[in-house]
Amino acid sequence: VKYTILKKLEEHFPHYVSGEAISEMLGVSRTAIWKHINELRKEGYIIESSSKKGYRLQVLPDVLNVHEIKKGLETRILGREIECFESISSTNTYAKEIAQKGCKDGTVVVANCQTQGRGRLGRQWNSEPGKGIWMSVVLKPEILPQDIQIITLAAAVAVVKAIKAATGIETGIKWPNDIILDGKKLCGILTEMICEMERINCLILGIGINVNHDMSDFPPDLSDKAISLKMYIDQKNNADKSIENMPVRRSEIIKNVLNELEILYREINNGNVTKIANEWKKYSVTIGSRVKVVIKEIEYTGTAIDITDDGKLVVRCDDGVTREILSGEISVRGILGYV
Ligand code: BTX
Repeated sequence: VKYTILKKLEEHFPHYVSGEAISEMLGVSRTAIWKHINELRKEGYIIESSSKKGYRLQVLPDVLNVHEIKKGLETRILGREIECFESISSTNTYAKEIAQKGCKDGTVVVANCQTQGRGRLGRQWNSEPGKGIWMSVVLKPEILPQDIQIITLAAAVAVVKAIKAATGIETGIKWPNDIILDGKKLCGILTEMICEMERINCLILGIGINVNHDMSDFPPDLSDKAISLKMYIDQKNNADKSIENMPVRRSEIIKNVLNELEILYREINNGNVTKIANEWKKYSVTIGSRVKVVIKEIEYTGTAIDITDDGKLVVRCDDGVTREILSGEISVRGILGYV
């Protein structure tokens, strides 16, 4: 009942819906409605009430819950099962636990806050409470363990498209797994797998996106490396103070990520990996750029010229040799402090 009331308020946003209309529609008393409204308020929805006009949503809020994410979700596999936590150690760690117990393909874990968010290679991922998207998707793709990189590429493409659809903001992908905005890191992707011999049993795709952070929400060591969508929107709107910035709705982006990712996931399962690589290239800020790579402790500089279908970066090095890089760190000139 609570979410049916919410749905009505959303349909009429920003106008009022009378208590009487809600009461008639749902067949519940005015007192019951009032109780549900108060519960919604506790969940973070800002609802105004007027004895004459009824109830109205003041803003379309950035509340993270299963109801918000599922609204408008067009998928058949991803996000059919969603678990949403107020706080968790790491969505990837939890997703791995439920994957081992046999959860469904496409199960999604989301949290408002992570106390031990993880990056790659044992690094930490800063997961400010209530500000970002900290989510993991359990996947069971029909690929070999050595081809796992294609999933990371697909996830990056899905995130770029999702952000564009929800906010109009264009981001770029730095090989293999960073989403970049204004030369800074907006999103990181951590792909982990549970393998059995030659076969992938399960894959955990962790996605962290900075959404409503102000600069002061990041620790000092990230202040010149990290950015959020809100920081970018605030910067753009600085010139025009008349624009009141609404929070970016995390549920909107999550839903778009799942919708986009499912399309790519189907392509992967059908063996159409070239399509993923081509999509990836469209959004790449790496290809065509000067890069620095370290291979077996030797540093090379060169120009990134392509990626292979299985996600290797092709670099024409300054010593004349063209090398394919499977994994690791690269620096791209103009991004994250590399000059
Ligand atoms: P990464 O190893 O590429 O990036 C980690 C590095 O990025 C850190 O060492 C730090 O310099 C920087 N960093 C840390 N936090 C942030 C942040 N919020 N914004 C920008 N830069 C940051 C990238 O690893 C993979 C991150 C995946 C995070 C998701 S969140 C949901 C899921 N659960 C979980 O524990 N991890 C994933």
